[in-house]
Amino acid sequence: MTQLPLSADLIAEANARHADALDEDYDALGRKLARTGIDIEAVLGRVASFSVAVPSWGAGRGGTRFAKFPISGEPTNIHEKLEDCAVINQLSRVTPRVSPHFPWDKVSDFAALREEAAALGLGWDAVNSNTFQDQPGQAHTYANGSLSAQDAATRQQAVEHNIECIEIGKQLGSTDLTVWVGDGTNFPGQQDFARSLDRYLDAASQVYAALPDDWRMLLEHKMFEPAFYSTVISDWGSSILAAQELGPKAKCLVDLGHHAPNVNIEQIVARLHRFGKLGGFHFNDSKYGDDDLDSGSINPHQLFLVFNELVEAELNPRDGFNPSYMIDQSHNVTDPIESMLSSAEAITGCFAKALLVDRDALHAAQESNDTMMAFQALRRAYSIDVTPILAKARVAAGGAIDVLEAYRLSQYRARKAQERKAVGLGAGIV
Ligand code: LRH
Ligand code: MN
Repeated sequence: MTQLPLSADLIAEANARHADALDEDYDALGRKLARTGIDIEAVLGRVASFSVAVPSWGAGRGGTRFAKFPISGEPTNIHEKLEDCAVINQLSRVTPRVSPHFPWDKVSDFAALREEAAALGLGWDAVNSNTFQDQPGQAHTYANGSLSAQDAATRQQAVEHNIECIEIGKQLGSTDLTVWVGDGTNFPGQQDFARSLDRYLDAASQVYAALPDDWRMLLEHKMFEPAFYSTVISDWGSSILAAQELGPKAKCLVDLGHHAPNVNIEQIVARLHRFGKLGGFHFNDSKYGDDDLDSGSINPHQLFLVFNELVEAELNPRDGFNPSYMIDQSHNVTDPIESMLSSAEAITGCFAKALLVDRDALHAAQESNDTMMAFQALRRAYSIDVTPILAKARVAAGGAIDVLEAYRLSQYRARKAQERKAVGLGAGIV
């Protein structure tokens, strides 16, 4: 029996204020889209079945190497993080899964955790391993790498940790393992590029061998940090070659923040899809490095162009087009719940806009080298305000028309500040 954290009456009361205006805006948009042959109800149906997972580690305040500024009432363990993730889903109705990270979210009884999440209306997306930090009592340090480490015992330790994550994921009902390794170097000559990659491939193949038949291994590339001279899986090229080397269950995960500034990420998406290796996304935004800012907050047009490629990909499916959509952000200055509500809206909005692209007009213009009309086919869709469709989909599923207003009306964070113990000062991502 689901026991959701916010009262349905509160959401209904908040919605009552906006219901008439929403109907008006929705009907007006419906008429506008009908003029170009688009049935708004069909778009509503697609939006209603769209979802994106939230990261357990995003429910708390994030930080940088310099500092982390906790907020009172922020979650201190996976149980409180699940409660907050349930608030995000209850209001947005597009975030029904949580992507956990181990050992950060470790508990003694994962079957009970699965039930606890289910009672909050939540399921589980990809599990994330962690061989970028040393844990108390750990036998071998990851200071010189993990799956690519020169030391065989360290590689074996990293392999066993990833296999343990698969075992945990099986208990939670997950079917994806995300493997991001920070392995790399800070000095030229520190490691041999080829030998470190070969060690990575050998160790990763042992993790791959432990995957159940219906599982996938999502390789996450990243240009730099924590290594600042070279990174073993630094770009989509290294990632797709490794995934092809490992086998059909290995796919590539695109974290939007893991590329050099101005890299054409939407083209990377098209390439990975072309070769059947597009496994998933970590949505966020950035201006400089891996800033992990709120999705769509800096470059919403890029997010739209990524979804434009995803809608095209769906029309030309390769083997098993089913990318995992997940948020991966660090909320250093906002209430994490508000940031993930706003990000879920931005992500769903870019998906909806991509559905509005007149693909026949786009393809015709592309085939006739009519550059301006090809661009205008995208620009016309991008310029449409799809918020009435997003709000309609939420209301139909029991969510809020204005998610941030309803959240603030709930006084949820203030209540949690009374209940939860304070988080100490610190630094770092979690
Ligand atoms: C690495 C990364 C990875 C996670 C971590 C929290 O930068 O994007 O996906 O494991 O952030
Ligand atoms: Mn990531």
